[in-house]
Amino acid sequence: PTAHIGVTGLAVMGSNLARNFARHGHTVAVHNRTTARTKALVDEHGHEGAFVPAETAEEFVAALQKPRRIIVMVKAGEATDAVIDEFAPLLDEGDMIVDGGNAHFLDTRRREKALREKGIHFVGTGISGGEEGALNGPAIMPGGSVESYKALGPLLESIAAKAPDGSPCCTHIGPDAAGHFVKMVHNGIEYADMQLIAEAYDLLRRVAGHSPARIAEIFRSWNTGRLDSYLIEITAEVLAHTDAATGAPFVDIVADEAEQKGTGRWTVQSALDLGVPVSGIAEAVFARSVSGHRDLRRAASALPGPRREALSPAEAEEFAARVEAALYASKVVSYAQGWNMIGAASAEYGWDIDLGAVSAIWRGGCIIRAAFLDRIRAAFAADPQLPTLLADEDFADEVGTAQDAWRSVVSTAVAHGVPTPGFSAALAYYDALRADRLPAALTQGQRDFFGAHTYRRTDRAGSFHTLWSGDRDEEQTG
Ligand code: 2AM
Repeated sequence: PTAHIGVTGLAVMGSNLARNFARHGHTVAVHNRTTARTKALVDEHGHEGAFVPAETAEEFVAALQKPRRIIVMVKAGEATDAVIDEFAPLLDEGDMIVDGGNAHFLDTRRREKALREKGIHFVGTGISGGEEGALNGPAIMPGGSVESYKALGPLLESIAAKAPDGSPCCTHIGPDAAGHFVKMVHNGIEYADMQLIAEAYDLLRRVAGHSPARIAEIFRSWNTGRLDSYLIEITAEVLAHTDAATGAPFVDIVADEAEQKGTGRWTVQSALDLGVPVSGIAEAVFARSVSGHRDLRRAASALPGPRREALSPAEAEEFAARVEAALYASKVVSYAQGWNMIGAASAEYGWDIDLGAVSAIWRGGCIIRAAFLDRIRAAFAADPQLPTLLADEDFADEVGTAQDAWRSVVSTAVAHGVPTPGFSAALAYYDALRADRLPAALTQGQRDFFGAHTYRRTDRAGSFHTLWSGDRDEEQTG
């Protein structure tokens, strides 16, 4: 056998990944359920490197050097289980099945456990960067055993994106499903980033009265500062684009109903289970679903809103700077929440994830790649036990400086009737965390009143219950 690695599932992501390996000098066995795809890949791109096309699973496995490394790039869900069931009986102890799809991390846990019992390494691996990234360098987030990473790491690192400092955007995230979990949160953060950018655009358009072309320029200027990122860059491109058929700004001819494939929803569902507030991501997922409820929007379209004039040109200029601050502060909060979620899962599942390493590998290749991620890496380098990004001195300073602008943008949005659930939720979270006292004390009182759920006191240890329906004496219950 000659192949260093194999890829099965040769739709665009799988084909591009196989080509990426071949272009980096690895011999790649390629296989697909429908053999026409395998043939097409080798016909079109065979000259890019060494491919070993295989028609059957047996041929594919026989082409691989041991320990065998098989990357599965099929549709997440039943197809993944079907492929595992097909290949597992053909493999030997120590071989590796790498699932590069967007699997739910609980499926990955189940599959890893089942294959581990057969002596096979199952490596759930997050791969971010879309089709382009798969070909030219994605961010790669492998889970699975430390042993499997020894055999896979060098190959994966060779095809991964490189961060600005030259280091590969690939690291062993942690055991079993740690890689797929972290990829899921990456996508959740991506939802939040996109929502915050959308809110900034909406404010610049509807409150400041700027045209899409002018807003594109504003985003371009933001992209030279602390917001420098792939998403801000493509936002400017999309806003500057004109529809060829009508000559209208492209954003004005696109139906305003956002779709989703589900990783954002998974992030929020998992956050609820872990008890971690990720309000930024949740608002982003809900904002997409609000946009998609055409029936509700039509039914409510006659409801009154505030009567407000757009800002004067001078006010509009100043407003743009405040929106930048609000966007930045909200982004810091949403990343703080995302990192808390990764930390909570790491503790819950015993993954021991290096939180700084996660930010380091997101500096390149993936959709949320940004200069900003190097700041998060630095914050965890300074304090690996950092409880929240908001406690990092530099981030705290910046958010503190931004807060006046942030508050004024949220109040202006409310006054003008422009929804900013992302900015508002982020600000509410910031104010909740820094509050000396929260009204949760009252909530506890209510719970004790109607359900005898007991409460703790600020001045004494133990749990207490007040006899609400009797003489209102207090008894200690624990
Ligand atoms: P196909 O070309 O034979 O349809 C994306 O759909 C990729 O997943 C394709 O390569 C597709 O193979 C593969 N795929 C989908 N369902 C599959 C299954 N049950 N078994 C094997 N491959 C599957």
